[in-house]
Amino acid sequence: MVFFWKKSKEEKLAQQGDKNAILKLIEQGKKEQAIRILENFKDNPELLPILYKLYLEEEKYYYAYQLIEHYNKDLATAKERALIYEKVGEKHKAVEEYLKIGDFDSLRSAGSLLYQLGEKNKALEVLQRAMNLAPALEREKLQKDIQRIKQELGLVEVEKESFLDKIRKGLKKTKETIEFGVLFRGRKVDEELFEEIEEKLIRADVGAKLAVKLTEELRKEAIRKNIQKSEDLREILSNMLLNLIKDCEGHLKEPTETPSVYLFLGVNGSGKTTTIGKLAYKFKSENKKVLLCAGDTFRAAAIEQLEVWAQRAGVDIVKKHEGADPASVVYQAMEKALNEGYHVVLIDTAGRLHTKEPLIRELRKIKSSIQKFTPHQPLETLLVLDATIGQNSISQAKVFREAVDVNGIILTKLDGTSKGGAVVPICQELKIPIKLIGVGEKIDDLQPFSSELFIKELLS
Ligand SMILES: Nc1nc2c(ncn2[C@@H]2O[C@H](COP(=O)(O)OP(=O)(O)OP(=O)(O)O)[C@@H](O)[C@H]2O)c(=O)[nH]1
Ligand SMILES: [Mg+2]
Repeated sequence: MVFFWKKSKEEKLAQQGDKNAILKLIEQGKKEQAIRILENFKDNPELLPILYKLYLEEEKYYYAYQLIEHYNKDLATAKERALIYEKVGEKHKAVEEYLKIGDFDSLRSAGSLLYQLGEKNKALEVLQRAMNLAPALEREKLQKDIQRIKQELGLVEVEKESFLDKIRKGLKKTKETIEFGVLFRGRKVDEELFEEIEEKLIRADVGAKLAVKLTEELRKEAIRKNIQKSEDLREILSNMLLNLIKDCEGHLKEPTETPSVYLFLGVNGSGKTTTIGKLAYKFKSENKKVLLCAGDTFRAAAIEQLEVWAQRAGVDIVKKHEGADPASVVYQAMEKALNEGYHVVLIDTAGRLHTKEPLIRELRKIKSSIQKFTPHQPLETLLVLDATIGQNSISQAKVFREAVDVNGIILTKLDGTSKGGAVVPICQELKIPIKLIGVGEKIDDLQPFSSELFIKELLS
């Protein structure tokens, strides 16, 4: 009985703002109750610090933030202030506090906040200062962060695969399946060998007719030159193949006029959007101002996918909602490009082949949207073909060619197919220069097409 009387008396005192009584409540673990009482005495300079400490202990950062912002900044130590600002999302203020403290942990926190804020140069500078104070155990991780930011800022070269490595990667599957290399190593030149060569050419998707013709010519040459070793056949075949494709080696035109427009065509899934992303990155690394245009309005996902690439490459994008008229998106992009001085405009389109006539109409309309602004553009109309379907891409290509003039082919996914030999019939039938090849899904997996290296690698 006495106990209860005593308790309520103490609580009463606490309610009236008696410091000792409040501290007792806290001691007894009744922190929530103490907080409720203290909130009525925020103007009391003796009680305010107690409330502040309780907020901090209970991780009520937003309330603690209110106190230091509106009552007394000095309630908090610099470290606490930084933590509170960080917790409530006042990142700039947190950085300021961390920098004032200046020890290793604080500098590292400031660096990481600056990075989150997109201020990479400043983040780098602060993290380098942190490095000078870093304990041995922390150095390795911090060094990695610093290196990453340097790479993102283009201050160090990311180790790049060489041009040849890329072609090698692109032809890896074809080579693994065909293994031309084995044929041309120490084999006797006989009918069996020719049959194998023919069969391998067919498997590489050079096409049956062409494979038979090539092997026939090879036989004749072997007799004419009295060739005994299979090694010597390699060069002959190599020259024959090179003759068939060397006129198809094209080079992507560099942007000249501002803006220079690159229009991308191709069936669903051929790799248009991915290729646009890779090219945007290439142009951006050459300090060009790049604009993407989401002219594939057929699916919402297509627009989102292009947006992701825009972010990755760090370039701008013009888009409208799903189902919008593609030509109107192009119109808007062209207007923006002209007004704001974009060097390069890369236009994505939808490629639904089953609706041939509408597709053709749509592409022509897009082209006329471009030409309303710049009559002799697009600089490049590029047909994106999927190498994994090999020769089947030829008939697709013909439909697009019917719609608009195509002046270059980009052959994607060479890395994912054993049909690398299809380059030969594609070139023979379409007579459109191959300007680039896609050899993977990474942002830098796009390469110029070199006919000589291609054949050399194919037969090696
Ligand atoms: N391995 C490999 N995959 C690629 C390459 N280029 C594109 N891809 C992949 O192919 C798939 C289709 O590529 P997209 O860029 O979406 O093709 P798209 O032509 O825009 O397709 P739609 O938007 O559906 O018309 C994606 O999964 C890409 O990652 C390449 O060079 N190599
Ligand atoms: Mg796409």
